[in-house]
Order: sequence, then C-alpha cells, then structure tokens
Amino acid sequence: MIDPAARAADAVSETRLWDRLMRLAQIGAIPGDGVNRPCLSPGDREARRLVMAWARAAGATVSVDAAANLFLRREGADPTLAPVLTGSHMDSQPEGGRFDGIYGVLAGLEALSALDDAGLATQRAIEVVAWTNEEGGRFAPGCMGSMAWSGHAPLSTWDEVADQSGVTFGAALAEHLALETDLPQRALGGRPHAYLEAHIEQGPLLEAAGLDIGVVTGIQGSRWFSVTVNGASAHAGTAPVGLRRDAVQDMIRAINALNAMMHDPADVLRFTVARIDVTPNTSNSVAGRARFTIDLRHPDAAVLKQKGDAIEAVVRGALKTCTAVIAEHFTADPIGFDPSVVETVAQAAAACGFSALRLPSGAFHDAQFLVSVCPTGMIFIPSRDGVSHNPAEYSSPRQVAAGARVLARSLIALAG
Ligand code: HGY
Ligand code: MN
Ligand code: MN
Repeated sequence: MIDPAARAADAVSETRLWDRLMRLAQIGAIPGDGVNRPCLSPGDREARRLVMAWARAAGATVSVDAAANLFLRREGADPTLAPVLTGSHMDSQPEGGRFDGIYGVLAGLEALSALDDAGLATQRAIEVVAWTNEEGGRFAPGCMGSMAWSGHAPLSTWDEVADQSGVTFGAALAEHLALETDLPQRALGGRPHAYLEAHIEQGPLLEAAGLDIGVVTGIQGSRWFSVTVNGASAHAGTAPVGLRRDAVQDMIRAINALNAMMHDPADVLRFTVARIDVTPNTSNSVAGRARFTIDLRHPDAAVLKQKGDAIEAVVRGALKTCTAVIAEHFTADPIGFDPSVVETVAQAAAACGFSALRLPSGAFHDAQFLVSVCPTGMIFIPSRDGVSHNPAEYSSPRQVAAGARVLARSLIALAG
C-alpha cells in the first residue's frame, strides 16, 4: 500500500496545473506575457468565477467573506476539527507576471484535485483561500484582505483609500460584493489548524543554487509611507526661480537626503521610491504639489524602526521652500514561521526527492499576517533570473508542479 502522501504527490498533474495557470494568464493579459489584474476589477471577478468553477467541479464548496476573501473548501472526515488553510492572492501588479499570487491559489486547488484523484480523505477539511488585495497596486497598502481577516486592522480602515481614478476601496468592495451575492457568505476571521502558502521566490537564490524548492523560514519587515510636498504652482516663464515654492525641486532634495540616510553598504536594506504624483503635472506650471511613496524593508525590526522613524526629520531637513506631510500606511513586522510547519515542508520536499534551501522571503505575503492566528509556513519555487513584478516573470511547468507536490504532501501531513 503506497503511502497516502506519496499518492497525493504523484497525483498532482503538471499539465492540469500549467494549463490553468496559462488560462488565468489570459485574463488581464498585457504584452510580454504579463498580466494586469487589479483587485476588485471585472478581470478579478472573471478570474474568480473560473477558479470557482474548477473548484466546484472538484467537489469543493465556495464561500466569500466581507473582505471578499474567497474560500474553496474540501471537507474532512471530522467537521469539528479546525481546517488546514492554504492559498495566496489573485490580484496582480499593474505590469505583473503570470505566477505571483495566482500560483499559490492554483497550487492549492491542484492539491485538492490530486487528493480527489488519489481517492484520499483527510481528517481535517482543507480550504484554499484567495486573499483580497495582497499587492496594494490599485489600493495601497497591500494585504488588506488578510489583515482584516486576521484582526490586524478593521476592514473599515481603508474605506476611503482611493485608486488613481478616484474610486475608493469601500466603494469598489461594495460593488464587488453586490456582484457575488449568489455565493455563500462566511464570517470574517477564523482559527485554522495551520496555514501554508505556495509562492514563487521572486528572487534569484533558488535558481542560482540550482535548487527545486524554497523552505521559507520567515519574511522581512516592511513599512510604507507617503510624503506630500506642498509648495505653490506658478508660471514657468515668469516666476523668478528665487521666489518659487517648487514642490518637485524640494521632492528631489528630500529623496536625495533619504537615499543618503538609507544607504546600506551590505545591501540588505531595501529603500524604494517608485510612485510619484505631481500637481498640476504640466510642463509650464511650477509644481504646487508633489507626492511620492516610500517602500522600506529590512529583516531586523530595530533597523526598520530606526530608519523608518527617521524619515520625517530627514525630509523636513531637506526642504528649502515647501512644507511636507508624511504619513505611514503599512507596517508589517519581520516574522519567523512556525518551526513545525517549516519542518513539515522540508520533510515533504525531501520525500518528493527535491533539492531544497531554507531561506527568508524578501517579498511580503499574506502569510505574514496569518502568523498571529495559526502555525504558518511557505513553499517557494524558483523564479527565472529572479524577476518578478514584471511581465517576464517565469517558472517552468516542472517547477510549478514540484511546488504543488510538496504542497500536497505537506497538506496531507497537516490535515491528517
Ligand atoms: O510587495 C511585495 O512584497 C509583494 O510582492 N506584494
Ligand atoms: Mn505575491
Ligand atoms: Mn507581488
């Protein structure tokens, strides 16, 4: 009698998983094999309906909560036991790839289908979740669905957060939920037995080392800020430079001062300014306002605190003629995953005959907010050239299947 976990891993179908990934990649496809599928958009809803259809065909039940987190549930033998949760997110960056997030949802669904194909029952139910707005691309910050679900912040926190067209998160969520009233509703929150998320590494380490699987040990911390520099718009031809309150020039001074403060010779600290909005944003009006975002990351909580807390003073010290408003929008502390879940993943990878490396995650994930709710872990598969948040993001059919095999084995171990 072959060990059930081995049967589950063997029943994972590389073809079925790859075909589903490529089918989802058609929803919101952009040139260069990329995807633009913002959360709570028509494309997001189309993708969800497709995944729900596949889940129902595999005998799973579907439900959604007040944050539009989507759950696909496969019953266990004992309904009184807390379920094992797996999954990730379905929303993408505006110029994202075909694997970030959606891979973890489809790998979870593939594990359910593999259990069915192998004729296996588990003691605990297994639920695959698609968290709302992990990316924070359309509505900042990210991880709103998992933060609301885990009690990290109330859902109403982000009601007034607007996207670039002025639509608020609250309005987009209400519109979305009204289009999914045919789905069973469930309460926001829960206490699963464990949570395990499969995801692409989004970095170069596994590929560089020629390894199959990442046994993720934790996630570095992240802090998101916005800086709004307020000056006065003026005529580009007539206003003397000496009398201007030029928000763009002061923004540049502030960013240069921050670059100096954030410089890390060891290249561990991650400081990114990647979104800039200028008003009135015309070539012949001196900018009255300039807003830029800060994405700050580090594995050491003390460094993250020290550098993040210093931002306001450094910005204010750099300004010449303008004022500034600095706000923090997202704080995710560095976390370590549960050693028992990490070990479960390591043993599953070994049992599958895959080479593996223990490593922390440079990217944040919904798993960061599950750590406070239940024993949590992650599985990585390699990313070609370490590229992600870019249409060129790629993992091979063999790699996506390997991650799903390790996930299937791990879920069997966790769900009994
Ligand atoms: O930004 C991140 O780390 C994640 O990929 N959204
Ligand atoms: Mn992701
Ligand atoms: Mn991402």
